[in-house]
Amino acid sequence: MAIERTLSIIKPDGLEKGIIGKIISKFEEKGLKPVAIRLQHLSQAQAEGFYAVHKARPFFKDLVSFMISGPVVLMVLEGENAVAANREIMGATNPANAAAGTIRKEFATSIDKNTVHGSDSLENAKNEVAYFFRETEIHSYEYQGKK
Ligand code: DGI
Repeated sequence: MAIERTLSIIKPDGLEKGIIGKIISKFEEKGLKPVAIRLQHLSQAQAEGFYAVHKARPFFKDLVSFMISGPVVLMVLEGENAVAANREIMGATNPANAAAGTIRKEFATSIDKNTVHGSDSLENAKNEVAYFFRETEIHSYEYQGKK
């Protein structure tokens, strides 16, 4: 299996609920290794640029205002099939449809406040990682023992 990198964002509701650690634990437990982490309060332009693909959607304005309502945690996760693995750990976009044990099922309150973002393809992952991180901000380390 291929080692991939993907972008993960803990959205403002995740910080407000005090569950940054619980969310990162879920990734670490499944072998997704944080190789870059930064807390940031996105500007409107940054949020609009990041979600540009959704520009024409009716929920775009609300999505952008939610994403800039407080700081977020930006992370690069690395691991085997990281893009798909992260999506599985996150659960479905609408928490009502998310499987048991997923982040969105356990912590998210609605489709608007769904706690996490994760890149949905390897190509998008590359672009999204580069949108927020320089290569020099992404680091390497090995787990000691089994993970
Ligand atoms: O990759 P996802 O975050 O699972 O989902 P996405 O890329 O299709 O949409 C990005 C975000 O936009 C999603 O996390 C929440 C919001 N969104 C998507 N579809 C809807 C939506 N918000 C509302 N209110 N209604 C939607 O149908």
